[in-house]
Amino acid sequence: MKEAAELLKKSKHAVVFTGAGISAESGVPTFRGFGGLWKNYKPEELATPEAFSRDPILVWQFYRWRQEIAYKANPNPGHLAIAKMESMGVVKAVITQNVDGLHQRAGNKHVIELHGSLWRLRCVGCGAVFQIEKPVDEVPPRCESCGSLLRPGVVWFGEPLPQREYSIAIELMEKSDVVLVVGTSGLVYPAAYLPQLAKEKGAKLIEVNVEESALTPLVDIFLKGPAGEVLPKLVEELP
Ligand code: BV8
Ligand code: ZN
Repeated sequence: MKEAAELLKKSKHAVVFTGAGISAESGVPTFRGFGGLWKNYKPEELATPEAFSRDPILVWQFYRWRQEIAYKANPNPGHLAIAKMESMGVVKAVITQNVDGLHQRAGNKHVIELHGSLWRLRCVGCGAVFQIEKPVDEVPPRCESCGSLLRPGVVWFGEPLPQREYSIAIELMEKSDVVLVVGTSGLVYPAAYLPQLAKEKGAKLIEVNVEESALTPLVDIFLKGPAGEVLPKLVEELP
């Protein structure tokens, strides 16, 4: 822990890379933890353009369920610790695979959402994008300007990442000297490639996870434990 804090204190450009594990203690199921949580579907089965064209109502019921969980959830001490590190200037940005919006609700200003957000909808007809604050009322929601179907503003399997966010993330990783990797299995690409890129560029990697992940062989310091317990302790070691 002290070693990790030293690395962060001395860092010129540290960034945070998060996955579903950072939101687990807020009651948001992780992907691996989903295991049939919703009507015995694996998320990979529903989070695809094919599933949406086949049955948009089923896919929207799945995403409204995810919206309801994220809406009722609150940022946990792990999210708050990362927001604190940003306000202290210790970390420059958060690059997340999460679509729940909890980093922003915790107060983080510079959040790169690699896989989109549950709180943005996009029209499949005219491409209009709508920001929402609460779960959709009607399923499937329709575009108020052209009447076409709206889809969740997330990146589905088989779809490319949003170019702007992905290029900013690559830029941040290339100039980072420390990357704090929190709560990710490191199995989904191209996101999982980002910490590897930083490592190749000479950055030190610190991982926080309740168990080893696909990224653990790469990291310099592994802090085993729940993010909501480990990260506040890390912040205490910083001043
Ligand atoms: C694409 C949004 C092509 C939607 C998501 C290379 C190799 C192999 C496969 C591929 C490859 N390249 C592409 C692929 C295919 C695929 C992929 O990676 N498949 C995987 C499953 C093998 N990738 C894609 O399809 C990508 N697109 O390749 O397009 C293309 C390119 C150009 C032009 C046309 C097409 C798109 C991937 C994005 C998919 N969308 N989410 C939604 O949310 O519904 S991915 C989604 O799953 C999440 O966003 C996240 O990224 C991922 C889940 O991973 P984690 O967040 O890490 O969560 P997980 O549950 O796995 O792990 C939780 C971790 O937390 C665990 O380690 C656990 O121990 C830990 N933990 C738990 N509790 C705690 C904790 N840690 C700390 N504290 C705790 N309390
Ligand atoms: Zn439209």
